[in-house]
Amino acid sequence: MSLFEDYNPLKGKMFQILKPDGMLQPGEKSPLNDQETLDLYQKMVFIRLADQRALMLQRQGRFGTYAPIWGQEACQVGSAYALQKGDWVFPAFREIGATLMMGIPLKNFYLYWMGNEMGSRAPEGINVMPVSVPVGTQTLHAVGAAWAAKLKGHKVVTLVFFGDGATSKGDFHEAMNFAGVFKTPTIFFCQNNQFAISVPRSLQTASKTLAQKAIAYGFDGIQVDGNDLFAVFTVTNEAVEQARSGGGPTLIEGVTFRFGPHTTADDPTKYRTEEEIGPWKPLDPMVRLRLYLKEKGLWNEKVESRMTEEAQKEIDQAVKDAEAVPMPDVEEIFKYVFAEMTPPLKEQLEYLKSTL
Ligand SMILES: Cc1ncc(C[n+]2csc(CCOP(=O)(O)OP(=O)(O)O)c2C)c(N)n1
Repeated sequence: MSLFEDYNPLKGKMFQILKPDGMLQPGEKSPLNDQETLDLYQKMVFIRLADQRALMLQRQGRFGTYAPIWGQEACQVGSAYALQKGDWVFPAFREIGATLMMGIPLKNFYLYWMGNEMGSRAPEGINVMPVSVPVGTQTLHAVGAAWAAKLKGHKVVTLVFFGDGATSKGDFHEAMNFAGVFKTPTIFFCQNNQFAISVPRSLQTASKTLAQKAIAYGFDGIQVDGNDLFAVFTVTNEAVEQARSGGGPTLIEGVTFRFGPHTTADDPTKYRTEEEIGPWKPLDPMVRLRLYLKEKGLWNEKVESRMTEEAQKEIDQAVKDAEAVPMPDVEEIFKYVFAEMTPPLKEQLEYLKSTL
């Protein structure tokens, strides 16, 4: 029986390999060798620190706003690792992990949140689309790109990230429907982090799982422990292989938790209690991976310090490099909407200039 049959969402089972205590589920083995596991753990250390720095920079007024990943590292690192050269990532707005995994320089990522659109320009050969702030619209882009690739005969897959809240958007359902009909090579990765700003998962949908929404559209869906790097990699890898070989799309629901605020613009203590957060703390994706590596003799405090030190140095440099890039002129906000600025845009530009 295939993984997707075995874990059909209607069976109510969530796929997990690495338990929170760092041990493997009976009968399961790690899909990654020791070196790969250590390398991906190091990536997660880097991403968590780069994320914390972003939050600090926003608090210091050096970023406009920021949507932290904190807690969702395994979802993004595990899934992006399953891609190959030529594949594409379509992020929402919380995807520092997937973005860096694909090779976007941290400097570029920081530049975007500093308000410089140049940060959205991916270097040649790095297939990451710009941040999508409108919730869920990127699902359509990912399906369109996958369909184009299919028509051209390119063996490319697209991986699109979105949250539990996005599954209530029409865009998501249109994208899922189209992907199912045209069997596009698209992986829909829903990071169910339990909240859409202040709206809890229980009020988002009456469906038992988000993964089961795939059934209505005629393709595979699977619920996976989103805090388990091994399980996330395994299901994404399977979905990628299926998509690449013409088997069509998959919906993956990564069950995870957002430890931080939605963005720097909200205060989560207003809508969730310590009692709600408590049970998630021991499920932190990095804690279990550390326990696993420690058991194998691959992790100790010294290893952690070395990784942290190396990461902080690289992050310091990225901040310096991003802040050294001159800010574009305000005119650029209006200049490129159309080939020529329309009268209302000219008026808006003049108004903005008069307020500065
Ligand atoms: C079309 C649209 N409607 C509303 C918003 C405001 N908004 C920004 S994020 C968000 C919630 C998104 O929740 P979810 O999809 O679960 O993703 P998460 O933030 O949890 O990663 C909302 C309503 C928006 N950006 N775009």
